[in-house]
Amino acid sequence: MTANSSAEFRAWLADAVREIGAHSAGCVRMDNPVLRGQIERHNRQVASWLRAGLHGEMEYLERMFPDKADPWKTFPFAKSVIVMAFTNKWGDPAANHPFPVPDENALLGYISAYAKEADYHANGQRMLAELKAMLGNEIQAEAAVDTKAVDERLFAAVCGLGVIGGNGLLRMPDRTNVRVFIGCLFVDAELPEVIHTPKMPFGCSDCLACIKNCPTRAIEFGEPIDARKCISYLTIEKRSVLNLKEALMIGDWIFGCDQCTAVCPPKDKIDTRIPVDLEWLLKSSAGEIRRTIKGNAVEYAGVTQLRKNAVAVLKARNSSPRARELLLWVKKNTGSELIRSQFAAW
Ligand code: B12
Ligand code: SF4
Ligand code: SF4
Repeated sequence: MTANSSAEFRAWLADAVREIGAHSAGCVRMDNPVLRGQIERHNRQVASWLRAGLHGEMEYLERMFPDKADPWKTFPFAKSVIVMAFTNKWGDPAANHPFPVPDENALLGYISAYAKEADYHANGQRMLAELKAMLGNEIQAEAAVDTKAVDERLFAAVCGLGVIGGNGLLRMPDRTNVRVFIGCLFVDAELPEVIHTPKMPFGCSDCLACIKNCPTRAIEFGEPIDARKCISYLTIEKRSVLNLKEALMIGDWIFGCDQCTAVCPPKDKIDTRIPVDLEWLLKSSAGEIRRTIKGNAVEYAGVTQLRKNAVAVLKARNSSPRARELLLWVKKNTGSELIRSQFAAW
């Protein structure tokens, strides 16, 4: 990389973003006082969020908090951070997924559209590795895409890639709305800053579609999320048994939830969720399911978690004779203690 001035680096970064297939990027110095101020303010908010127990069973957020709260200590070599927003065709009807197409009469559960295409963690890591190589081999750099103790939305907001929306997600100034992921590259060089001024077509306070459409009221305007009510938490992160109230909250979802992203303008015109045949999920061998989800974001949950959710979904709608029949089959055939406990939950 040869960029002598701030303008040259801005142009270089814009080209690099196009080359690696990302959406946009910015750069902030670790000694930027605005960054420090935002982190200090954010730390106070997160500390009170954790104290209130709004993170549920996500103990890792408690464990990671000291490292997240002090990026200067966590990345002691870092002088600058390049923050990147990217997508994986999230919300694109043409995006692929590995799940078999269910029959017309199948009992269905749904997976969030963000799990289409390759796992975003791997995709983001690949893009940041390419960016690091473009910066030059002499540069020391560490990448984080949901994989390290980093408040990614905060860094993105400080770089002006977008604003924090009503759903707590980074909302982009163009039509990509909130359907982007974020990655950070901590770099040991003093790079010129690239801070954007996001021009939003309208403010969240004039919309609130995500809040009005959240089926469980996990998000409220100006309030931090109550993760314990969020379907994404209940289906992905909550590894213990779901009680009846929680099972009713998840509805038909078995992994993630699209409500507060799909309604963000421009609203999705068609349903991009991934429909999954619950009979296939529950009756196929664990090996087959494992092979199907390999390399997909769903792999993070694992087979037992998906099946536990499927059982909760079926039990909560046990009015259907086919659902009852399938549940009886699983009860007889499951070897999983967790799934047995899910049966016995109510
Ligand atoms: C834990 C976690 C979750 C939890 C908690 C959600 C949450 N909102 O925090 C659960 C499991 C529920 C979840 C769900 C989802 N997640 Co998630 N999640 C994370 C993770 C790992 C940590 C977030 C965290 O620490 N939260 C703790 C809370 C207290 O802190 P906070 O929300 O950051 O702080 C609040 C305020 O301080 C303020 N704020 C935050 N930063 C800033 C900065 C400035 C300048 C200002 C003014 C304010 C401000 O807004 C926040 C919301 O109130 C991040 C990755 C990461 N390492 O950051 C991904 C991440 C936030 N998730 C992501 C995604 C995609 C999702 C889902 C859409 C997935 C899905 N379809 O099911 C849903 C969306 C649900 C929702 N509305 O948030 C993306 C979001 C991308 C984006 N566009 O913003 C991230 C960034 C992962 C990534 N690398 O791309 N997630
Ligand atoms: S992911 Fe679903 S449950 Fe969670 S905040 Fe968004 S709409 Fe609500
Ligand atoms: S749905 Fe509306 S309120 Fe929510 S993030 Fe998108 S623009 Fe903002």
